Amino acid sequence: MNRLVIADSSCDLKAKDNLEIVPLTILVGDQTFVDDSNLDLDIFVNTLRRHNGETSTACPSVQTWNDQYEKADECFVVTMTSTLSGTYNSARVAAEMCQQDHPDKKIALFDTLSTGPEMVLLIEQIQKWITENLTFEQIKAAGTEYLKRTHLLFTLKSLHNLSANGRVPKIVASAFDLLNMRMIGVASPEGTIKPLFQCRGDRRALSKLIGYMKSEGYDGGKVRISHVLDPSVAENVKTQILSEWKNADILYYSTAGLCSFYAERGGMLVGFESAA
Ligand code: X90
Repeated sequence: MNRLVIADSSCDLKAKDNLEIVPLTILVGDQTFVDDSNLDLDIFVNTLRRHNGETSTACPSVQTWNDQYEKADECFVVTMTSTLSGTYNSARVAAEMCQQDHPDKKIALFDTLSTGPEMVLLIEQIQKWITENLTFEQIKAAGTEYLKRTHLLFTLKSLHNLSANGRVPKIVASAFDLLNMRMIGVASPEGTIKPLFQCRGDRRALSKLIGYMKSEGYDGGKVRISHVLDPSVAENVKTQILSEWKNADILYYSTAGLCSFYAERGGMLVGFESAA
């Protein structure tokens, strides 16, 4: 039996082993960037920086999901928040269509109500459960349970693209549109962007961030961090967490296209587990 984990490209991972990635697309003027392994992040980010006109993003088509579902008997599908993107919906429509053609195929859909590293936490768990030979039903139930104790926190230096594309209200964006300020926010339980505080300076942002993680029950669990072309901030978060929880499992890596576009230069996303 063939089992596959399938996620949209907002998780920031590349396809590997039993993980397949379905890309979103980013439109910059008349150029279309597909958020797959061929995307050159430096070129993409520089094109964005030079561009003054309109930009937008588009969720994966039903067909691209279906092409992945065709590959396996059991599919575990991890998507970004359905509240801010049509990605989950297109994955769901594809699943219904695919199951009409293949009634024996099993497809579990997880709407993470989040994105980036929080998706990664779930993806890694599913991969672990697959190696442990849990059944489809067990993985489906355990994944839903696990999402109750994963969280996403982020720091952003600009809300321009989120606001221009209607993913945060303009009024929120204008309140945070200050030079040298960072906004710290979380993925709300409803899968929207919830601003928490704004602050000046990386050091201050770091202590706010760790303080918030603790208040949400962080106690040395797994942490995954994606950053937009600024590994030093992610490294600082890692060092700070390790100074308190020396065995914490922490990894950081660069955002792919979609999250680079929305989190913008200097942005960082932190996914973490609270205590079981
Ligand atoms: O076109 C589309 O369907 C994609 C729309 C995506 C919109 C949101 C992307 C957010 C990326 C920004 C900070 C973290 C947000 C937390 C979400 C709950 C990253």
